[in-house]
Amino acid sequence: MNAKSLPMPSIADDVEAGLLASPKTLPPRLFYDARGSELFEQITTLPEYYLTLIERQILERHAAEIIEAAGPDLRVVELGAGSAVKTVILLRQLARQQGSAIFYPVDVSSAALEDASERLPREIPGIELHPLIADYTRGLPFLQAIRGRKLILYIGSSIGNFEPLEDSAILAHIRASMSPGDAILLGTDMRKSPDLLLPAYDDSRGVTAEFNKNILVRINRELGGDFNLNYFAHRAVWNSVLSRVEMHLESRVSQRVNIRELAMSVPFDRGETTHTENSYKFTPAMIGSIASNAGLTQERIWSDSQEWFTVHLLRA
Ligand code: AVJ
Repeated sequence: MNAKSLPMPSIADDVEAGLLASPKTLPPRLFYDARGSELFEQITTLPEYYLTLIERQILERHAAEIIEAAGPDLRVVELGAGSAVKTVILLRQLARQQGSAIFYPVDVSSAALEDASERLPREIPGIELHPLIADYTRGLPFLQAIRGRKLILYIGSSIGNFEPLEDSAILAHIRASMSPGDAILLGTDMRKSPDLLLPAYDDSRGVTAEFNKNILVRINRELGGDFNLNYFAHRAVWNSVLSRVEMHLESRVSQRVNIRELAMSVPFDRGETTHTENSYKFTPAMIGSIASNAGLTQERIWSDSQEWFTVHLLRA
């Protein structure tokens, strides 16, 4: 793979700041090393994790309409592309409708981009690929250099990892590099009963638990930590006031964990939790205000019949 790469915050800074904070936190971008990206792909195939399946159905059902609505002469950019499995649906339709597919996948995980770069040319012959390893949350000035009209995919409810005000800031940063007529296709998971939400983040096979604990595995390997995975438990909690599912790692015992490369010895109380992720669940009104705060117009909405998930076309 011939990927370009932009500088990213180091795992050392993230871990040091997060474990000194009170309550302790670790940012969800740390999930996505090679193993974490693989575990996330597994999560997307779990029966409890309805998000991927339903979003794929929406994209399949409406692909022609989505490409048509986005406009002619499209270049597709994807923020947090991962291995871009669902994106194939839109890229295929694009090749069919406009004769070619030009694709710029952006992700923090080089492993996921490798996988995409290997698979996509086989699935869509003639595709033109420009992978970029980067954290897109502070904007992507390279977007301005792309010729033609851009459709920027921000799907999979990735935006749900951030606070609503951060969402507006991220979209405003992206918008600053968009030209008039460019659009964002935003996929968001909707608010629903915790009886449906919680199993999606605490599956019966324990894949999500392993995904959550992979942050500790990564600290052990990359920073010389001595986390014992048996002394931490995966927790998923529905926070109704803030409309989000939270993931935490709960210390089962009172313990100290050493992290050699940070010269840290971190105390954990029994029952103390380290907050690793928020997955916001949206209402149409939340999405409307996030978009308008970012100066984007909500042009179209596609959804499944139960309105569990929605896909929005936001125009610059
Ligand atoms: C990739 C951020 C959309 O929040 O649902 C899956 C990540 N975390 N299971 C989500 C995730 C736990 C996922 N996103």
